[in-house]
Amino acid sequence: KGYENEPPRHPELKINAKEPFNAEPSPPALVESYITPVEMFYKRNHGPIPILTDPDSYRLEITGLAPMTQSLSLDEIRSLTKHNIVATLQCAGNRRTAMSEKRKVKGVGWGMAALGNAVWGGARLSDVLALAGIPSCTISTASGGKHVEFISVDQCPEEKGGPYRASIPLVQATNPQADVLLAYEMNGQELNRDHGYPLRVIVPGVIGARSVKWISSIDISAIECQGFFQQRDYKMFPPWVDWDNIVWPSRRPLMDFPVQSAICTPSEGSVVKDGSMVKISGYALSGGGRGIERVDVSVDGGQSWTEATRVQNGVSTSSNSLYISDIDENREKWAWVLWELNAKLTPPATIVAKAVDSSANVQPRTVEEVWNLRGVLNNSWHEVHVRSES
Ligand code: MTE
Ligand code: MO
Repeated sequence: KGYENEPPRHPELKINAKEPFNAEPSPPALVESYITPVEMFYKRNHGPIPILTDPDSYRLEITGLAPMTQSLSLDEIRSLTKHNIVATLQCAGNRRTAMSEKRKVKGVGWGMAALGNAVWGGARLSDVLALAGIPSCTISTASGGKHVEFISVDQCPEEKGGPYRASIPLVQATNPQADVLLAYEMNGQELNRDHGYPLRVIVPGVIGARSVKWISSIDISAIECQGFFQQRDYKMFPPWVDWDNIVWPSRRPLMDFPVQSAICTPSEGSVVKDGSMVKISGYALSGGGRGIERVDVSVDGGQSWTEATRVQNGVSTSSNSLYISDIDENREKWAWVLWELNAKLTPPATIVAKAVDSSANVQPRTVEEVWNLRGVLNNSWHEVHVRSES
Protein backbone atom coordinates (compact mmCIF):
# COMPACT_ATOMS: atom_id res chain seq x y z
CA LYS A 1 0.00 0.00 0.00
CA GLY A 2 3.05 2.24 -0.06
CA TYR A 3 3.51 2.60 3.69
CA GLU A 4 6.69 0.49 3.92
CA ASN A 5 9.02 3.48 3.79
CA GLU A 6 7.68 5.90 6.35
CA PRO A 7 10.28 8.02 8.16
CA PRO A 8 10.94 7.61 11.91
CA ARG A 9 8.78 9.76 14.20
CA HIS A 10 8.97 11.00 17.76
CA PRO A 11 7.38 8.48 20.17
CA GLU A 12 5.63 11.22 22.15
CA LEU A 13 3.42 12.31 19.25
CA LYS A 14 -0.20 11.31 19.66
CA ILE A 15 -1.20 9.32 16.58
CA ASN A 16 -4.65 10.22 15.24
CA ALA A 17 -4.34 7.99 12.15
CA LYS A 18 -1.52 5.63 11.26
CA GLU A 19 -1.88 5.21 7.49
CA PRO A 20 -1.80 7.94 6.26
CA PHE A 21 0.21 9.22 9.22
CA ASN A 22 -1.47 11.98 11.22
CA ALA A 23 -0.13 12.99 14.61
CA GLU A 24 0.15 15.90 17.02
CA PRO A 25 2.11 16.71 20.19
CA SER A 26 0.52 17.03 23.64
CA PRO A 27 -0.80 20.54 24.40
CA PRO A 28 1.73 21.17 27.23
CA ALA A 29 4.61 20.12 24.94
CA LEU A 30 3.29 22.39 22.18
CA VAL A 31 3.69 25.57 24.23
CA GLU A 32 7.12 24.70 25.61
CA SER A 33 8.83 26.67 22.86
CA TYR A 34 7.96 29.58 20.63
CA ILE A 35 9.53 27.75 17.70
CA THR A 36 8.12 24.23 17.49
CA PRO A 37 10.89 21.64 17.17
CA VAL A 38 10.62 19.71 13.89
CA GLU A 39 10.07 16.35 15.61
CA MET A 40 7.21 17.77 17.73
CA PHE A 41 5.54 19.55 14.80
CA TYR A 42 2.16 18.05 13.82
CA LYS A 43 2.17 15.82 10.76
CA ARG A 44 -0.79 15.81 8.40
CA ASN A 45 -0.80 13.49 5.40
CA HIS A 46 -3.31 12.13 2.92
CA GLY A 47 -1.13 9.31 1.58
CA PRO A 48 2.27 7.63 2.04
CA ILE A 49 5.35 9.84 2.35
CA PRO A 50 6.92 9.87 -1.12
CA ILE A 51 10.54 8.89 -1.60
CA LEU A 52 12.42 11.73 -3.24
CA THR A 53 15.92 10.91 -2.14
CA ASP A 54 17.84 12.05 -5.21
CA PRO A 55 18.14 15.85 -5.04
CA ASP A 56 20.27 15.91 -8.19
CA SER A 57 17.52 14.63 -10.44
CA TYR A 58 14.85 16.85 -8.84
CA ARG A 59 13.13 19.36 -11.12
CA LEU A 60 10.42 21.92 -10.43
CA GLU A 61 8.40 22.43 -13.61
CA ILE A 62 6.51 25.66 -14.27
CA THR A 63 3.85 25.17 -16.91
CA GLY A 64 0.62 26.68 -18.21
CA LEU A 65 -0.34 30.29 -18.87
CA ALA A 66 3.04 31.86 -18.16
CA PRO A 67 5.13 33.82 -20.69
CA MET A 68 7.80 31.09 -20.40
CA THR A 69 7.86 27.59 -19.05
CA GLN A 70 10.67 26.59 -16.68
CA SER A 71 12.36 23.52 -15.35
CA LEU A 72 14.38 24.41 -12.27
CA SER A 73 16.90 22.38 -10.30
CA LEU A 74 17.18 22.65 -6.53
CA ASP A 75 20.44 24.55 -6.95
CA GLU A 76 18.74 27.11 -9.15
CA ILE A 77 16.04 27.61 -6.51
CA ARG A 78 18.65 27.81 -3.74
CA SER A 79 20.60 30.44 -5.68
CA LEU A 80 17.67 32.88 -5.42
CA THR A 81 17.61 35.23 -2.39
CA LYS A 82 16.86 33.16 0.69
CA HIS A 83 14.12 34.35 3.01
CA ASN A 84 13.52 33.15 6.55
CA ILE A 85 9.90 33.58 7.56
CA VAL A 86 8.47 32.60 10.91
CA ALA A 87 4.99 31.33 10.22
CA THR A 88 2.48 29.18 12.05
CA LEU A 89 1.04 26.39 9.96
CA GLN A 90 -2.40 25.33 11.18
CA CYS A 91 -4.58 22.55 9.84
CA ALA A 92 -8.18 23.58 9.16
CA GLY A 93 -9.11 20.48 11.19
CA ASN A 94 -7.44 21.73 14.37
CA ARG A 95 -9.85 21.14 17.32
CA ARG A 96 -12.09 18.92 15.16
CA THR A 97 -12.63 16.30 17.90
CA ALA A 98 -14.26 18.90 20.13
CA MET A 99 -16.60 19.87 17.29
CA SER A 100 -17.46 16.23 16.69
CA GLU A 101 -18.38 15.82 20.37
CA LYS A 102 -21.22 18.30 19.90
CA ARG A 103 -22.46 16.63 16.72
CA LYS A 104 -20.56 14.07 14.66
CA VAL A 105 -18.41 15.38 11.79
CA LYS A 106 -16.38 13.54 9.14
CA GLY A 107 -12.59 13.62 9.19
CA VAL A 108 -9.47 12.63 11.12
CA GLY A 109 -9.87 13.64 14.78
CA TRP A 110 -7.56 16.37 16.08
CA GLY A 111 -7.07 17.84 19.52
CA MET A 112 -5.79 21.39 19.87
CA ALA A 113 -2.25 20.81 18.60
CA ALA A 114 -2.72 20.52 14.83
CA LEU A 115 -0.50 23.55 14.41
CA GLY A 116 3.10 24.57 14.88
CA ASN A 117 5.32 27.60 14.51
CA ALA A 118 8.50 27.25 12.49
CA VAL A 119 11.16 29.27 10.72
CA TRP A 120 10.76 28.41 7.05
CA GLY A 121 13.74 29.07 4.82
CA GLY A 122 13.47 29.23 1.07
CA ALA A 123 12.93 31.23 -2.09
CA ARG A 124 10.03 33.59 -2.48
CA LEU A 125 7.45 32.20 -4.86
CA SER A 126 7.29 35.66 -6.47
CA ASP A 127 11.02 35.40 -7.32
CA VAL A 128 10.53 31.93 -8.79
CA LEU A 129 7.55 33.05 -10.89
CA ALA A 130 9.62 35.97 -12.18
CA LEU A 131 11.86 33.33 -13.81
CA ALA A 132 8.78 32.30 -15.81
CA GLY A 133 8.29 35.91 -16.91
CA ILE A 134 5.57 36.85 -14.40
CA PRO A 135 6.27 40.14 -12.63
CA SER A 136 5.38 41.04 -9.02
CA CYS A 137 1.74 41.65 -8.12
CA THR A 138 0.25 40.24 -11.31
CA ILE A 139 -3.52 39.79 -11.31
CA SER A 140 -3.60 38.06 -14.68
CA THR A 141 -0.98 37.03 -17.23
CA ALA A 142 -1.40 38.09 -20.89
CA SER A 143 -2.71 34.61 -21.66
CA GLY A 144 -5.27 34.76 -18.81
CA GLY A 145 -3.50 32.94 -15.97
CA LYS A 146 -5.07 33.94 -12.66
CA HIS A 147 -4.30 31.02 -10.36
CA VAL A 148 -1.17 29.18 -9.29
CA GLU A 149 -1.64 25.47 -8.80
CA PHE A 150 0.87 23.45 -6.81
CA ILE A 151 1.10 19.78 -7.76
CA SER A 152 2.72 17.15 -5.60
CA VAL A 153 3.76 13.55 -6.12
CA ASP A 154 2.19 11.81 -3.11
CA GLN A 155 -0.50 9.33 -4.06
CA CYS A 156 -3.70 10.14 -2.24
CA PRO A 157 -6.51 7.55 -2.41
CA GLU A 158 -8.11 7.12 -5.85
CA GLU A 159 -11.40 8.72 -4.83
CA LYS A 160 -9.45 11.75 -3.65
CA GLY A 161 -7.92 12.31 -7.05
CA GLY A 162 -4.34 10.98 -6.97
CA PRO A 163 -1.44 13.39 -6.39
CA TYR A 164 -2.18 16.12 -3.84
CA ARG A 165 -2.70 19.59 -5.26
CA ALA A 166 -4.04 23.02 -4.35
CA SER A 167 -4.04 26.55 -5.72
CA ILE A 168 -3.88 30.16 -4.58
CA PRO A 169 -4.64 33.33 -6.57
CA LEU A 170 -1.79 34.58 -8.81
CA VAL A 171 -1.95 38.03 -7.22
CA GLN A 172 -1.11 36.51 -3.82
CA ALA A 173 1.56 34.23 -5.26
CA THR A 174 3.34 37.15 -6.92
CA ASN A 175 2.95 39.59 -4.03
CA PRO A 176 6.30 39.77 -2.21
CA GLN A 177 4.48 40.98 0.93
CA ALA A 178 2.39 37.81 1.09
CA ASP A 179 5.64 35.95 1.83
CA VAL A 180 4.63 32.78 -0.01
CA LEU A 181 7.72 30.57 0.02
CA LEU A 182 9.10 27.55 -1.71
CA ALA A 183 10.79 26.26 1.42
CA TYR A 184 13.76 23.88 1.59
CA GLU A 185 14.55 24.50 5.26
CA MET A 186 12.59 24.21 8.50
CA ASN A 187 14.11 25.68 11.68
CA GLY A 188 17.49 26.03 10.00
CA GLN A 189 17.69 22.36 9.02
CA GLU A 190 17.09 20.79 5.63
CA LEU A 191 13.37 20.05 5.28
CA ASN A 192 12.72 16.43 6.28
CA ARG A 193 10.60 13.86 4.44
CA ASP A 194 7.53 14.25 6.65
CA HIS A 195 7.38 17.98 6.04
CA GLY A 196 7.95 17.98 2.29
CA TYR A 197 11.54 17.19 1.31
CA PRO A 198 12.99 18.47 -0.91
CA LEU A 199 10.66 21.43 -1.52
CA ARG A 200 7.29 22.57 -0.20
CA VAL A 201 5.04 25.58 -0.43
CA ILE A 202 4.38 27.73 2.63
CA VAL A 203 1.38 30.05 2.31
CA PRO A 204 1.48 32.07 5.56
CA GLY A 205 -1.80 32.91 7.27
CA VAL A 206 -3.73 30.37 5.20
CA ILE A 207 -5.04 26.92 6.24
CA GLY A 208 -2.31 24.26 6.04
CA ALA A 209 -4.01 22.45 3.16
CA ARG A 210 -2.70 25.00 0.63
CA SER A 211 0.93 24.58 1.73
CA VAL A 212 1.64 21.68 -0.62
CA LYS A 213 4.49 19.36 0.37
CA TRP A 214 6.82 17.52 -2.06
CA ILE A 215 5.96 19.95 -4.82
CA SER A 216 6.90 18.80 -8.33
CA SER A 217 5.23 21.34 -10.57
CA ILE A 218 3.49 24.69 -10.65
CA ASP A 219 0.75 25.27 -13.18
CA ILE A 220 -0.47 28.76 -14.08
CA SER A 221 -4.15 28.39 -14.79
CA ALA A 222 -7.23 30.43 -15.68
CA ILE A 223 -9.31 28.74 -13.01
CA GLU A 224 -8.60 27.59 -9.47
CA CYS A 225 -7.47 24.02 -8.77
CA GLN A 226 -10.20 21.51 -9.59
CA GLY A 227 -8.74 18.83 -7.33
CA PHE A 228 -10.55 17.09 -4.49
CA PHE A 229 -8.96 19.04 -1.63
CA GLN A 230 -9.80 22.39 -3.21
CA GLN A 231 -13.33 21.60 -4.46
CA ARG A 232 -14.78 18.80 -2.33
CA ASP A 233 -13.09 19.31 1.00
CA TYR A 234 -11.76 22.19 3.11
CA LYS A 235 -14.82 24.31 2.57
CA MET A 236 -17.05 25.67 5.30
CA PHE A 237 -20.75 24.98 5.21
CA PRO A 238 -23.42 26.36 7.54
CA PRO A 239 -24.59 24.15 10.44
CA TRP A 240 -27.81 23.19 8.60
CA VAL A 241 -26.01 21.63 5.62
CA ASP A 242 -25.51 17.87 5.94
CA TRP A 243 -24.32 15.06 3.67
CA ASP A 244 -27.75 14.64 2.07
CA ASN A 245 -28.11 18.27 0.94
CA ILE A 246 -24.52 19.43 0.34
CA VAL A 247 -23.78 21.37 -2.85
CA TRP A 248 -19.99 21.61 -3.04
CA PRO A 249 -19.74 24.34 -5.72
CA SER A 250 -21.93 26.65 -3.61
CA ARG A 251 -19.00 27.51 -1.31
CA ARG A 252 -15.50 28.81 -1.92
CA PRO A 253 -12.34 26.96 -0.83
CA LEU A 254 -11.05 27.98 2.61
CA MET A 255 -8.04 30.29 2.58
CA ASP A 256 -7.16 32.57 5.56
CA PHE A 257 -7.85 30.94 8.90
CA PRO A 258 -9.88 32.82 11.56
CA VAL A 259 -8.80 34.15 14.97
CA GLN A 260 -8.02 31.22 17.26
CA SER A 261 -6.70 30.43 20.73
CA ALA A 262 -6.51 27.48 23.10
CA ILE A 263 -5.49 26.70 26.66
CA CYS A 264 -2.62 24.19 26.74
CA THR A 265 -1.97 24.08 30.50
CA PRO A 266 -3.49 23.05 32.83
CA SER A 267 -4.89 19.97 31.11
CA GLU A 268 -8.57 19.13 30.97
CA GLY A 269 -9.69 17.46 34.20
CA SER A 270 -6.63 18.47 36.25
CA VAL A 271 -6.81 18.43 40.02
CA VAL A 272 -5.89 21.71 41.72
CA LYS A 273 -5.74 22.74 45.39
CA ASP A 274 -8.43 25.14 46.49
CA GLY A 275 -7.19 28.72 46.35
CA SER A 276 -3.86 27.87 44.73
CA MET A 277 -2.13 30.02 42.11
CA VAL A 278 -1.93 28.19 38.81
CA LYS A 279 -0.12 29.14 35.63
CA ILE A 280 -2.55 29.07 32.70
CA SER A 281 -0.88 29.06 29.28
CA GLY A 282 -1.72 28.66 25.63
CA TYR A 283 -1.42 29.98 22.10
CA ALA A 284 -3.31 32.51 19.96
CA LEU A 285 -3.12 33.35 16.27
CA SER A 286 -5.08 34.71 13.36
CA GLY A 287 -4.92 34.34 9.59
CA GLY A 288 -4.21 36.69 6.73
CA GLY A 289 -1.35 38.45 8.50
CA ARG A 290 -3.60 39.78 11.23
CA GLY A 291 -1.77 39.88 14.53
CA ILE A 292 -3.17 39.15 17.97
CA GLU A 293 -4.39 42.22 19.76
CA ARG A 294 -5.32 40.60 23.06
CA VAL A 295 -6.03 37.30 24.79
CA ASP A 296 -8.71 37.28 27.49
CA VAL A 297 -8.83 34.57 30.13
CA SER A 298 -11.59 33.75 32.58
CA VAL A 299 -11.44 31.39 35.55
CA ASP A 300 -15.16 31.60 36.30
CA GLY A 301 -16.63 30.19 33.11
CA GLY A 302 -16.69 33.48 31.22
CA GLN A 303 -18.26 35.84 33.77
CA SER A 304 -15.16 37.95 34.37
CA TRP A 305 -12.00 38.29 32.29
CA THR A 306 -8.33 39.20 32.69
CA GLU A 307 -5.89 39.94 29.91
CA ALA A 308 -3.12 37.35 29.56
CA THR A 309 0.57 38.24 29.12
CA ARG A 310 2.52 37.39 25.98
CA VAL A 311 5.47 35.32 27.04
CA GLN A 312 7.44 35.10 23.82
CA ASN A 313 6.80 37.90 21.47
CA GLY A 314 8.95 36.42 18.77
CA VAL A 315 12.12 36.81 20.77
CA SER A 316 12.93 33.32 21.80
CA THR A 317 14.49 32.66 25.15
CA SER A 318 15.76 29.22 24.21
CA SER A 319 18.45 27.93 21.90
CA ASN A 320 16.30 28.91 18.96
CA SER A 321 17.68 32.44 19.22
CA LEU A 322 20.42 31.51 16.77
CA TYR A 323 18.21 31.41 13.74
CA ILE A 324 15.63 33.82 15.19
CA SER A 325 18.21 36.58 14.70
CA ASP A 326 18.18 35.76 11.02
CA ILE A 327 14.50 36.27 10.45
CA ASP A 328 13.17 38.87 8.03
CA GLU A 329 11.53 42.03 9.29
CA ASN A 330 7.90 42.13 10.29
CA ARG A 331 8.39 38.70 11.69
CA GLU A 332 5.35 38.68 13.94
CA LYS A 333 2.88 38.94 11.13
CA TRP A 334 2.44 35.25 10.38
CA ALA A 335 3.31 33.76 13.75
CA TRP A 336 1.36 32.73 16.81
CA VAL A 337 1.54 34.39 20.20
CA LEU A 338 2.19 32.31 23.31
CA TRP A 339 0.48 33.68 26.41
CA GLU A 340 0.16 32.98 30.12
CA LEU A 341 -1.69 34.14 33.20
CA ASN A 342 -1.19 33.27 36.86
CA ALA A 343 -4.57 32.97 38.49
CA LYS A 344 -6.04 31.84 41.77
CA LEU A 345 -8.32 28.88 41.19
CA THR A 346 -11.28 27.75 43.26
CA PRO A 347 -12.19 24.32 41.92
CA PRO A 348 -14.38 23.11 40.43
CA ALA A 349 -13.68 25.87 37.91
CA THR A 350 -14.01 26.45 34.17
CA ILE A 351 -11.09 28.27 32.55
CA VAL A 352 -11.95 29.99 29.27
CA ALA A 353 -9.78 31.77 26.70
CA LYS A 354 -10.69 33.95 23.75
CA ALA A 355 -8.48 36.03 21.49
CA VAL A 356 -9.09 39.27 19.61
CA ASP A 357 -7.10 39.93 16.43
CA SER A 358 -5.80 43.19 14.96
CA SER A 359 -8.98 43.60 12.90
CA ALA A 360 -11.04 43.23 16.10
CA ASN A 361 -12.34 39.79 15.12
CA VAL A 362 -13.29 37.78 18.22
CA GLN A 363 -13.71 34.03 18.59
CA PRO A 364 -17.31 32.77 18.59
CA ARG A 365 -18.61 31.64 21.96
CA THR A 366 -19.98 28.21 21.10
CA VAL A 367 -19.12 25.32 18.79
CA GLU A 368 -22.74 25.20 17.62
CA GLU A 369 -22.37 28.58 15.92
CA VAL A 370 -19.55 27.33 13.71
CA TRP A 371 -20.39 23.63 13.47
CA ASN A 372 -19.96 22.24 9.96
CA LEU A 373 -20.12 18.70 8.61
CA ARG A 374 -16.40 18.53 7.78
CA GLY A 375 -15.36 19.78 11.18
CA VAL A 376 -13.16 22.62 9.94
CA LEU A 377 -12.24 25.90 11.63
CA ASN A 378 -13.41 25.18 15.16
CA ASN A 379 -12.34 28.44 16.76
CA SER A 380 -14.97 28.62 19.49
CA TRP A 381 -13.97 29.74 23.01
CA HIS A 382 -11.72 27.07 24.47
CA GLU A 383 -12.57 25.73 27.91
CA VAL A 384 -10.65 23.64 30.45
CA HIS A 385 -12.31 22.25 33.57
CA VAL A 386 -10.32 21.74 36.75
CA ARG A 387 -11.53 19.89 39.84
CA SER A 388 -10.63 19.69 43.50
CA GLU A 389 -8.75 16.88 45.24
CA SER A 390 -10.61 13.67 46.13
N1 MTE B 1 0.82 18.30 0.73
C1 MTE B 1 0.79 17.08 0.18
N2 MTE B 1 1.52 16.85 -0.92
N3 MTE B 1 0.05 16.06 0.71
C2 MTE B 1 -0.73 16.28 1.84
O1 MTE B 1 -1.40 15.34 2.29
N4 MTE B 1 -1.50 17.89 3.52
C3 MTE B 1 -1.81 19.33 3.70
C4 MTE B 1 -0.57 20.18 3.53
N5 MTE B 1 0.18 19.80 2.35
C5 MTE B 1 -0.73 17.57 2.42
C6 MTE B 1 0.10 18.56 1.83
C7 MTE B 1 -2.44 19.65 4.97
S1 MTE B 1 -4.09 19.35 5.10
C8 MTE B 1 -1.75 20.28 5.99
S2 MTE B 1 -2.55 20.79 7.38
C9 MTE B 1 -0.29 20.50 5.90
O2 MTE B 1 0.26 20.03 4.67
C10 MTE B 1 0.44 19.81 7.04
O3 MTE B 1 1.80 20.02 6.95
P1 MTE B 1 2.80 19.28 7.93
O4 MTE B 1 2.58 17.81 7.84
O5 MTE B 1 4.16 19.70 7.50
O6 MTE B 1 2.49 19.76 9.33
MO1 MO C 1 -4.88 20.26 7.04
